[in-house]
Amino acid sequence: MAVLARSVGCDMRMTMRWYGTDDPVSLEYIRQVPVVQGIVTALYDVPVGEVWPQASLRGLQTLVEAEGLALDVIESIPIHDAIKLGLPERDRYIDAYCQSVRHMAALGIGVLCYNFMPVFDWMRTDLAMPLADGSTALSFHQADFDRFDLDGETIGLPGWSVVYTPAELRDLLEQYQALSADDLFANLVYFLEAVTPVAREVGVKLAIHPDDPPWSIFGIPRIVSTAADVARLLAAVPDAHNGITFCSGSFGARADNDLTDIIAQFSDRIHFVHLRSVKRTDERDFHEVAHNHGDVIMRDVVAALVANQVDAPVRPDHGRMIWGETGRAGYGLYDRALGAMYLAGLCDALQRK
Ligand code: DNO
Repeated sequence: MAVLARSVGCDMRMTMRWYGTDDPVSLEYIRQVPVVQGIVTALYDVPVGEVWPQASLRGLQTLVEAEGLALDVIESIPIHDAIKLGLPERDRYIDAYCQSVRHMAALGIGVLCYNFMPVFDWMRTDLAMPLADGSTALSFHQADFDRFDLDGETIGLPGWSVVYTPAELRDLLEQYQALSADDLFANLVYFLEAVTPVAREVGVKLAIHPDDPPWSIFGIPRIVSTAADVARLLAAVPDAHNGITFCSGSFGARADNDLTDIIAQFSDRIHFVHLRSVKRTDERDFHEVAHNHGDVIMRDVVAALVANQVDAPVRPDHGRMIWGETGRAGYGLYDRALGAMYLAGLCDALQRK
């Protein structure tokens, strides 16, 4: 495989998310961002709960390697609701999950980002909020969310793997509303107690993504929102292969999350890093901003990653839409490329100091 020459001295392994051959941002363009070495992607055509075929993963890897990049991270293999809800059939889905982990390991893909958020993955109320400079960004406003009409239409957002009809959604929400946070936590631990030994055996690092936003929505529990949640989870399944994705934007949506403290506390269990900033406008309101603006002080975050020797691939997370780009909300090329350069520059400067 032809590996691209590095242009910075920083040890940060810079990656970018790519949504496969349907992504309007091509691998050919991603490789032109000088600091990017690796790709973060997934299979988007496997039904939730089924085994990811090794041949399909290999096909994906071949496309990535043909551009001189490496397939570093799988984000995400979705977790079937039977596992999150703790239903009797969960063991079958857990076995399938373990098989997918083995398949990625056989190809040398060593990091798996996943989440355990009930029903919804990330949630926003506006995908194109205008910012003062004429760009647009993703935002979340609790009051708008509370007005959300569940019966209105088919519910889904770009980036979600599943789209629900109102009836399906109501049914799922009711099942989750019957769970306590402790029940959900126990279901996560049950899952990890089965998957972590396999991950250890084959050399895959598991990296759970925090809740986004990091608080309960629709009255259903969320269990990976704060440093205390992370501490509880890592202690419950202490194997180092059970780790987290440090997402500065998700944790950073809460003023009571101290980002540099989270990095210092869990540095050896951070297996993947998402870097983006948010501007908090109220306790439950925020919008996304450029990587060097807002309430996430990126210099401090990168300094903490460097100082604590966090050894994990990094990706610039959501970008704004700038320069007239259209496409998948949060995942255009231009602003993520600016972010990648800014992050690598920070790291480079900090390491040389
Ligand atoms: C949003 C992403 C999330 C993330 C999942 C990981 O842009 O950060 O969708 O991929 O939560 O499972």
